[in-house]
Amino acid sequence: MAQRQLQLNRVAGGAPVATSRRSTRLVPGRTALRVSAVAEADKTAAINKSGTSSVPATTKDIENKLRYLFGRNEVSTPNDAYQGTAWSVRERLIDAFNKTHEHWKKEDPKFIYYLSAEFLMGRSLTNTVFNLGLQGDYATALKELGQKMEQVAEAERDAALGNGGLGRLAACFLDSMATLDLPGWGYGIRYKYGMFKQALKDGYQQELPDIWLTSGNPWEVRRDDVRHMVGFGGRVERRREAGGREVAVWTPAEQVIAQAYDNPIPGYSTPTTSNLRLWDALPLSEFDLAAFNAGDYDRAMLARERAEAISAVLYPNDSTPEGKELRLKQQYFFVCASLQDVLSRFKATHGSARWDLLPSKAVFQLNDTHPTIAVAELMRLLVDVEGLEWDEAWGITTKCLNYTNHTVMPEALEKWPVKVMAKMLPRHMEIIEVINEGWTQWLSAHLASELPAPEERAKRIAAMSIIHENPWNKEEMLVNMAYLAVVGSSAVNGVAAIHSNIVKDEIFNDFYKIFPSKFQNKTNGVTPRRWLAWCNPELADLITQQLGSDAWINDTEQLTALRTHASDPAFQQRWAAVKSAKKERLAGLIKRVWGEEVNTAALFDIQIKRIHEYKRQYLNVLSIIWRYKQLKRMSPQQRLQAVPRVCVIGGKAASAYDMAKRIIRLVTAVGSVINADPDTRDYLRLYFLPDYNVSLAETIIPAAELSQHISTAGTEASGTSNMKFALNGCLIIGTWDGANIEIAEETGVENVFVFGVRAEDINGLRKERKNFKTDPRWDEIMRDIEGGMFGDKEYFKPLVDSVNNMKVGNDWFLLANDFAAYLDAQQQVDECYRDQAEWLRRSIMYTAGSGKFSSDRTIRQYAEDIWHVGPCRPPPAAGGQQ
Ligand code: 26V
Repeated sequence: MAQRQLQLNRVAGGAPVATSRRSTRLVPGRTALRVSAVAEADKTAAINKSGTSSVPATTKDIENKLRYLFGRNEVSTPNDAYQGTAWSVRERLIDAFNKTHEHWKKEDPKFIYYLSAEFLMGRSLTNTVFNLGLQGDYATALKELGQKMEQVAEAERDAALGNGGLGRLAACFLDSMATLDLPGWGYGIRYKYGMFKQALKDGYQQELPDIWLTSGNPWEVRRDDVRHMVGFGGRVERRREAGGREVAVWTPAEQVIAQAYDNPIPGYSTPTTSNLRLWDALPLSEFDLAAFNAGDYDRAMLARERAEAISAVLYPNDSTPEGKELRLKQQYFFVCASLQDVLSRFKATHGSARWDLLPSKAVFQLNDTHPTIAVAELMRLLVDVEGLEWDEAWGITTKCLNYTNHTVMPEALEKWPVKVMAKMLPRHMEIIEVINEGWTQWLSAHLASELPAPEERAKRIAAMSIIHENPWNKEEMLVNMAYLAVVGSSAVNGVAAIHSNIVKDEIFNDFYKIFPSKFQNKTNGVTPRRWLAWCNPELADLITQQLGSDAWINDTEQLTALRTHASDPAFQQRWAAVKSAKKERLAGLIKRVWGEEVNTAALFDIQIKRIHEYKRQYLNVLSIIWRYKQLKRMSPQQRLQAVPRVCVIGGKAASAYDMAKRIIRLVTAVGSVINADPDTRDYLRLYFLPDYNVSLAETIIPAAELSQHISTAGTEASGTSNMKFALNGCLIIGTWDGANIEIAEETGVENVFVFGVRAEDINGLRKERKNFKTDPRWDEIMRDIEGGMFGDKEYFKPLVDSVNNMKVGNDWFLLANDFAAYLDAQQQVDECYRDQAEWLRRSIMYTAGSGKFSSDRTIRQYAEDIWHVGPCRPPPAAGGQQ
């Protein structure tokens, strides 16, 4: 038994730790056993309700899948085992999916549709097996086939259909919606190529295509019966109907098919399995046969290529506004298909005469401005296709739509040139013009008493108009998609308290003054399943033992009870043992990537996120350089007193973001100097881990002791990795920004290393930056980089210049202002780490304070305050699903 216990505890990764053995003694929580008492779960899974063992059947099923789908007779590699297992698990998943959807069809509840251009799902096998409660069954079956679940799981490629936080948030939300039994689907694009793979070549970032679908995708079901036509371009004509009503008739110049792929989303500890429906773009006909017969092969293939291009690649840009037409095409493509899909189901149930019921049956959440064309598309479908009057359609549209803003960067608010929109979507451009006319007229009347002077009023109206001049090019008119979203929605929300205040007081202040109740806050959250229970089963196990049940997995507020144990030396010891095991695992990864051993007794200091100037990885590197210089100056004797650190930085730079790429090169250049220096290498290392993605995060986060969230105050809308680190007992060094603030409030601000200027001071400080006297340590480091201490001095010059105060506007993200405070905070980190009891106490306090940051809480708040949707749970499946 003990041996099996040990083996099973390895399932989701990492070496087994002594603590996990105890789990057999546990009292089961209110949910079926998942993480802890794994042997117990093994037993329940292995013996099905009829009393027979299901393991032999599972083993056989895995073998059969491999045999008949792949023509392979033997499970000889983890990849074989992955394919066999995944295709076998898929069937259980589809059963749960079908049952849920039968139930939902019968009950006809109000549905949430989460429209998002990005879903960063990561791997599915572990999550599916654990969420469905099948881990015991499959782990044992794999063992019998000579495989380990952990290695098998690693054979899966990430589904990386997103850039970063926004896309991963959408994935966490799907998990929570299903877990909370909320009828809800995600809608997006099935990109053929997801987020690029990042490689390092001589320390520089290289982008390689993410070819993730080559060996098939067991987690999707192609729905050949679910297809919609999506048109582009062409012209709009007016026709008079028999009753005298004038209708607009849009004849697109180009049409493509949106082909549905369903990706079942299993909830945890519930039979509910919801759906992420992704659209693939196909040509109307396979190819132009006439052209082919005429020998014009290129032309014959053209339509195909044009169609397929729409769902070919994810735009990897979250740094420079991407005004490419293809991106607008992608946005319209998935929005048009999704809305048609929802409306056709609504019609099938409620007919075409009761559109007034639509808001009580469907609510759409716009994930940033990317799906905002939905405002015009829903109007088009209701007015042009279904024949509703404009005002009725507008009432329905604004009741159905809600918008979440995810960034404060003004340049990130999408604006499309009227010319581009009119050419690609001529009918939508007309509709937006009519919406804007109505809006500005309403505004004019509304503002009459507040701004009686016509010029003043006109100025305000111009500032709030959905269509406005391009401030950089007066010839060009733009459609402001964020304003369209605000005007077309019932609710607008930011993603952390500070960010929602910026949304209200700055970005959309004029709108807020008119519609204060429209604006809300919904602080982000992360799923505790993936981000603690499955990625760190050893810690999850320990928590379950301490709390006496695993009920915290879907009620994270229960983690608060850990506070009373934070100073208990015995508990701290076990807590530390888990962290050490996870550090060993990360050390193994560093060894595989860089070929170097690291000291696992060192403080593991991590910064992983998209590379961006506002996230200030550069500031982190500057402090590492300073640490290095300090160590160099010490005698060997003095060095013995230093707190050793292993610093890890990971993240992708948008392909066109030159400065971010230079930052990566600086990290690798500084790393190669530091890591090779015999004087200091026992005390300081710096590694850049390439190709940061969801799976890498699942390995890194449990091993982290300190994580860095050091954006310039007021620039990071929320951040979500801060929540994942905190949940895993990792201390935070951070600015008073985004969700750091709320994490500090929950954890105890005295437990967080907070430093730096405050958001409200930023504007003033930016103006004064040219007179700011930089710290002498800063000046010294700048001279070192400029002088070539890390080589490549020409390449690093723009980096040095970017934070130089000689030019107004430089050092926009105020690195120099925060530098000294940051070094002080780092000093405090060292002091705290010397006192391991205090460090461990804090570490426990972080996990204990993480209850608020479950995406279950976030989703409950959306459901109650914005969506007005309640749970609808299917009956339990025969054979054990709760
Ligand atoms: C986009 C752009 C585009 C143009 C210029 C600058 C810029 C800066 C950032 C972005 C990202 C936009 C959307 C996004 O990913 N936001 C992230 O959403 C997360 C989930 O709400 C949140 O935790 C992150 O703080 C936020 O950056």
